[in-house]
Amino acid sequence: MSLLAGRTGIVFGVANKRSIAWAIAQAWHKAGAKLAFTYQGDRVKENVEELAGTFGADTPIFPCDVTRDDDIAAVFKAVGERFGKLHLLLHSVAFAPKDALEGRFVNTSREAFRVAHDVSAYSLVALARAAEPLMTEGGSIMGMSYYGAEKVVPHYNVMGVAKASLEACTRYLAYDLGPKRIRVNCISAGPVNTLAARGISGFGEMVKHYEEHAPLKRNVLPDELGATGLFLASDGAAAITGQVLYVDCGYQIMGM
Ligand code: 0WE
Repeated sequence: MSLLAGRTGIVFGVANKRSIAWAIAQAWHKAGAKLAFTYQGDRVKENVEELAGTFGADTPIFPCDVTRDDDIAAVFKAVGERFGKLHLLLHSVAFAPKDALEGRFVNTSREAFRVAHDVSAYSLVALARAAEPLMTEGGSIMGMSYYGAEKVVPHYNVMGVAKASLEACTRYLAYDLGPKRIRVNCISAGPVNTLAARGISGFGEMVKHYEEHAPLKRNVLPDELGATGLFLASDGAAAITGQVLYVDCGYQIMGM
């Protein structure tokens, strides 16, 4: 059952043990992949050190602000030196200024729009470009999206627009990188109680709404996102690229 034996990967977006990125990293690790992690800011450095350390004391960890080209260059230089080649990349990174997720979308400032798209969408392009030269045996790149990319979810606002961009970036990257046998996909997850969800007013009601309306009458579990991340990383998904996979207990199919 070592689906990812001999594979190497890098994971962007672990903040703590509840992070979706951590659930997917654990699934990749259990399947035999050798992983490196990045973290953003000193706030989460200790958490990531502790979590990554459970995969072995020699698990590489690098600081990386995905809006900084020099950070990205340094990370991939170090990963190249450490692993030689790369097969897997997880992008589980998003940010919009808090006030942009509260008021009316029509009031989104130019700066909030720019930041949301830089952190949450352009970064996938920058990371894919940096990973490409290391993915000499083909690879699997995946990002995390949300339903607010395609339908209006009140208050998701500019993040919905940025996720729509992320999904479109996924398709264009899949086209460019396909000839190198590098696949690029998104997982569109139902709501998960992570650090990113904390403090979002009405999040509890959203979780309840999914429980009542999704065909499976429940919410997605982090381990289930891990299992989908493992599938997309594996040869079982060798013919799947440019796609958005809904891992949302079926919520997305509903019209009412
Ligand atoms: O993509 C997300 C949230 C990402 C996110 C979260 C925050 C909170 C703290 C991006 N930027 C920030 N900025 C902050 O200052 N989700 C899918 C979770 C989420 O967030 C919502 C949702 C859902 C679902 C915001 C409003 C409405 C629904």
